[in-house]
Amino acid sequence: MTEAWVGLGSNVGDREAHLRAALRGLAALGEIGGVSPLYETEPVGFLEQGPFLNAVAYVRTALAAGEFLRELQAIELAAGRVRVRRDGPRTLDLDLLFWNETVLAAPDLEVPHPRLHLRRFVLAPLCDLAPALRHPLLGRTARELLEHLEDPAAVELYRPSSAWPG
Ligand code: PH2
Ligand code: MG
Ligand code: MG
Repeated sequence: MTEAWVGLGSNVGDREAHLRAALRGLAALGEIGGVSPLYETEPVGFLEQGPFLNAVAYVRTALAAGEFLRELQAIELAAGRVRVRRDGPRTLDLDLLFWNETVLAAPDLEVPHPRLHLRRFVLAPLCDLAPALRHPLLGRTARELLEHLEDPAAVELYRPSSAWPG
């Protein structure tokens, strides 16, 4: 059984609905262990786009990593995801953050996610769920990474229209 940590993001269309659909998709891949609050976040990277909703969830899954990744992509496609440009607007983005403590840098699968420690929109919700979770490469906890972070892009708690995660 693997703890698969997933970053969720959306900045196109009904962002909340896309993230709720993503949770239903994730629930089909195993047992959801936890879901962070929602954050509204300024875009990072490509700036000419609307604000994101971001969250982090983890799933206890019996799937192999490659299967799990393909399922994440299928959930993105079901939300109408089209790839326009790198870091550009998207209905739904599901990024694998951690796969247990596995460290792997293959072209199609890199865990921990190579940029998670640079992003407030990942670390803030991750800290709500698991402040003591240790990054297996950097040796720092989520809380320590957030405290040392330089990312200037603002994140703020977002109040959903109904119960989250529902
Ligand atoms: N995802 C990106 C690029 N920039 N910015 C925010 N705030 N949230 C994201 O999820 C995000 C981003 C690439 O996946
Ligand atoms: Mg992403
Ligand atoms: Mg992605």
